[in-house]
Amino acid sequence: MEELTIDNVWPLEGFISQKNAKAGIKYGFIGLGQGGSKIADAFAGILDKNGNSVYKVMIVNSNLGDMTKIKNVPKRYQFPLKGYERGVGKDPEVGRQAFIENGEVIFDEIQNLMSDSDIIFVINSMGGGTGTGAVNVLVEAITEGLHIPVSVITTLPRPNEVESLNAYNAMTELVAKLGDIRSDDEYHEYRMLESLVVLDNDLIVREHSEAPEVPGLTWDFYSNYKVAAILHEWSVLTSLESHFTVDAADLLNHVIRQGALITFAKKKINLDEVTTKDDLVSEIISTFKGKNVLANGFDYEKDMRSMALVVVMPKSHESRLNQDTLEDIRTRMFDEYPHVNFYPGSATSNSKRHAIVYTMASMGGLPERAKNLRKEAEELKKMREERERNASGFSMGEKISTTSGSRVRPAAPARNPFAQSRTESTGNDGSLPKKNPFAKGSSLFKNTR
Ligand SMILES: Nc1nc2c(ncn2[C@@H]2O[C@H](COP(=O)(O)OP(=O)(O)OP(=O)(O)O)[C@@H](O)[C@H]2O)c(=O)[nH]1
Ligand SMILES: [Mg+2]
Repeated sequence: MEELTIDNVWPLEGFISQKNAKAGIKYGFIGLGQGGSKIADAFAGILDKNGNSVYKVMIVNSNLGDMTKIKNVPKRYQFPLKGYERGVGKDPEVGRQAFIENGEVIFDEIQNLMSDSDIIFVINSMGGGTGTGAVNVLVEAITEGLHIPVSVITTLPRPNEVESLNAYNAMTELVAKLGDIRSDDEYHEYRMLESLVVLDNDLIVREHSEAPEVPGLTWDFYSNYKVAAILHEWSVLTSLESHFTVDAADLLNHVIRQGALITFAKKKINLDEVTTKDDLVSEIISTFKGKNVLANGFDYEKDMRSMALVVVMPKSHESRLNQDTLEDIRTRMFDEYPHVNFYPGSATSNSKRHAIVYTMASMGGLPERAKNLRKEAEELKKMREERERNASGFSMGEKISTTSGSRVRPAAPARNPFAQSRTESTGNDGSLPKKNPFAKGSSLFKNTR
């Protein structure tokens, strides 16, 4: 079977193209700013067997130049922020204003394109002006105006005074929406923001430079394909036939729409190496504790609320994951995390040797990097102020007075070197005469010796 990829670069797992496999969740994606648009473009690069985009995707950006690198989002779904074509200079207030001024047309297009979505992901990169300024406005607009559940995929910048501060301020506003439950005129409750997926660019850059997962990719594309692939693989997992399923409704209601942060983990287990039932259960359970490549430093004990776990077993080994094994997994999870709502499931694939374990957890707390963002922004500011105070500066001391009269420049009549009535030779083309200030006869640096 032909291997499916995103952009012929990022391989998707084989079960994606299995018979009857399809996207079980209707996601919509809206990318804001340059980073947000590039991530959205990775989602738009996920194609079905006929070569059409599986998901509905649009992008919004101030800088049209940044849009020329977009490969997959159709032109008609690329929206410029009119009046702000030259960018917003990393100022989120200007970004917010730019979005508000252009919001009417964009909102209508979202309504036309995405009304039947199960959930809309608003995507941005924190740090700049456009995406950082627009994200909170758009989340509110969709939740209040379209009544479609909204989640956000965002990235945290590498530590940088301006970007860390911008990110902190926008994150504060965004995170508050996770706990903001309102009710409409008919007393139906809804949440301003259903969930948040955080990519820590600092972690991603470091891990990518140590051991690139896919050769020939820069860290930004690596991170974008990574998050696109994992969300798509989950969407397909919910559609696969099996005896124990985590279906789309389970995943949406119990993990994705919990007003929490979502974390992902994925692990391959070589079944030739893991032979006993106990070892297999241990390997499966430990998946989420391993490193999460998008962000790290979660407090599972304190913060985990619910978790979906799906094991994709090769057909030839299917019997190794039966109802008993699944109950063992349940029991072990309960012993360790009694307060966590746990949704285990399985599916089968045509793989020969490897089981793949996927976990998606909803967390009532942020990854470490986000928790420390305020401190980081403050420290970066302090460091700059300290450096400015201690900088060697431009003072070279007072001028030293000279006594020799012969070196004093004689008083000369004031003249404008740009005036048209100059005596120096004039250019034939009527342009201002060119003159070398060091030439003999020049009055600018007259050698008085
Ligand atoms: N993970 C990831 N981060 C990115 C990507 N592109 C840019 N970023 C990061 O996103 C942050 C914000 O930059 P942009 O997305 O260019 O900002 P913007 O929203 O366009 O805002 P302005 O350019 O100020 O108008 C920076 O820290 C970038 O390093 C990407 O493709 N993936
Ligand atoms: Mg930009």
